[in-house]
Amino acid sequence: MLYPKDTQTREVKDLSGIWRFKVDRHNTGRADMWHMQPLQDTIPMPVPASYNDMTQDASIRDHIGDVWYETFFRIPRSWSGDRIMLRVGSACHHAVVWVNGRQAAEHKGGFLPFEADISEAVEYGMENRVTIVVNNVLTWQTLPPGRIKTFDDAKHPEGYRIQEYFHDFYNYAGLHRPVKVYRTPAAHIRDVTVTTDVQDGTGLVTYRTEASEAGAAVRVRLVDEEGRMVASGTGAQGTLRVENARLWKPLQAYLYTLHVELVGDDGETADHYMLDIGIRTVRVEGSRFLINGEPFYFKGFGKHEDSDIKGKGLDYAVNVKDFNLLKWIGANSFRTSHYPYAEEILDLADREGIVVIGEVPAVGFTFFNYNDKVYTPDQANDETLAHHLDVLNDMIARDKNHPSIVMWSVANEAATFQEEAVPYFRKVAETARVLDATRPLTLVQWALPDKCQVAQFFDVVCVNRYYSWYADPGCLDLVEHQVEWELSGWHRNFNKPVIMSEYGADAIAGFHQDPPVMFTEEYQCEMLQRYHNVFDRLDYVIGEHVWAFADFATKQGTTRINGNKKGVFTRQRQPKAAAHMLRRRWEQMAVTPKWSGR
Ligand code: BDP
Repeated sequence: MLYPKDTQTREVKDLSGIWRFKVDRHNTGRADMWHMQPLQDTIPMPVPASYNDMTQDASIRDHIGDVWYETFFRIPRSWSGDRIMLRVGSACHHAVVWVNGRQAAEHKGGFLPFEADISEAVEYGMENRVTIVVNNVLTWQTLPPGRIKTFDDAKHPEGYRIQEYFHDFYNYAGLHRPVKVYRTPAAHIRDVTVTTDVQDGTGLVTYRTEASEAGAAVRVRLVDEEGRMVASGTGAQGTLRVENARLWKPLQAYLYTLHVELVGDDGETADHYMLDIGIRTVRVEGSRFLINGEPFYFKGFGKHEDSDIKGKGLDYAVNVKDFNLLKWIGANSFRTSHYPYAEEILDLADREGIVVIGEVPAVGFTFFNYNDKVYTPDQANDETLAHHLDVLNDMIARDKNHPSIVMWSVANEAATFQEEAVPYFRKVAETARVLDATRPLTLVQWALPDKCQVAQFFDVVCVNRYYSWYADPGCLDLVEHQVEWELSGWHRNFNKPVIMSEYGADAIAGFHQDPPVMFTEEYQCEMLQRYHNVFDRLDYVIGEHVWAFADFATKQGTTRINGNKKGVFTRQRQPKAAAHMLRRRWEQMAVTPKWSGR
């Protein structure tokens, strides 16, 4: 799905701003057709943003069900005759959209965009009303999954409900990414797919375009960062050759711009789209992850889209700060734990040369007990799998052209030790490979190496493990023994490169004790250091992603003290002691890479 852009033939209106908002206290608004007229008794609500932390009203924060958004926009008369699209960047988790009371779109899944052709629904030159109902309920047929708990006892008032979910990050909801209206010509470019290869210094840029009309004439040109055209071609698909190509490299990004034009019968440009691309290769070979043929060691974090007040709302300032912190600390990568991030973040990663592992929102597919079944007819069932495949498809369709993304993660900590996981993840892996044959695949493991039944379907083993925290709390002296025992098990059983994709300890900024105890900054440092001692000894360990980049909001519970404090930075992006420790380590690794002998 193409990101909306202003080009020679296209124009975008961003509807970000203050919308009208109303909580549907009894979830009756759909039946009462609230979309048929302007909403009554609304409060102001920013878009994009999560609504949860925006007011002082806990009943808004904790509401289970529908909330309503509404705004007004004008389409100039000059847009008449064009194709007018409405695009929602992300609505967590289900949404129905009406324009002037007429249904335009319905979508399930909170972390990916959807759009609708509203050419017939809008009035040109006049004011148009868009109404969006957003629902935050998680079930076993959504990603991530959840369930509504009801009570049948005298301690709870009748009808009392709780939204349960099996991941820790807070279930923020609302319109998290911009809503845009844009126009394209009626005959338009529908999609562009680019893959790249390098042969003896020559970059090969293979492109495939899809147009609204089959057989439409297409011309393309590739322009470098200085604005020079380095290759051109014609035809709906083809391969451009770039002599002495500047490669997209980790922390040394170089982007070319591919201009795609649909050519009308008169030879004029009927539609024009521009895509930034990077020329690079990615391959797993033996126990190495190769980017442009060079072994790459992942240094970085699992992150979240999460910040004060806005929750999961897109925030350019926070995003730029985060990339500056990544560079400051010497990181070269992150995982989009545990859902596809905003396209605007991936654009920054492309530009800054930060390597990304893109993840689908399949998190919470385990009960942390080997015997509690996850894949049952009323939990992770065929409908869940079908949705999982849809989301995978939509994520790859949206993100396939980002050079920063080098691998897909199809799930986080799924119960891969249950035999029902085998057909489930075989299907997921097969589908991912059909959708994208160019990028390696992983599934982030919680199972132990002797129990996992699906790692053979994937190219890289990613493992999350919290030795001396959830297991043997306080026993720092066990960490090295246990990490080495586990990682060597993965290597022995599957013979694939291994990334420690999560390891870490909660540290409350300002808590100190030496010798270290849990929740202090000293403990966080000491634990990370002991993991690192093992990583440095094991040749097949190809990366370390600390959990987590920054502290983040979680659901309430006895193991969380106003959020998850495993951040190396606070939620306000201030460094804890561990950040300085990591910075020293990662800067040193830049000087002396792990496999410097190669
Ligand atoms: C892992 C999850 C991550 C959690 C982390 C934790 O992948 O989302 O936040 O544990 O408990 O299991 O801190």
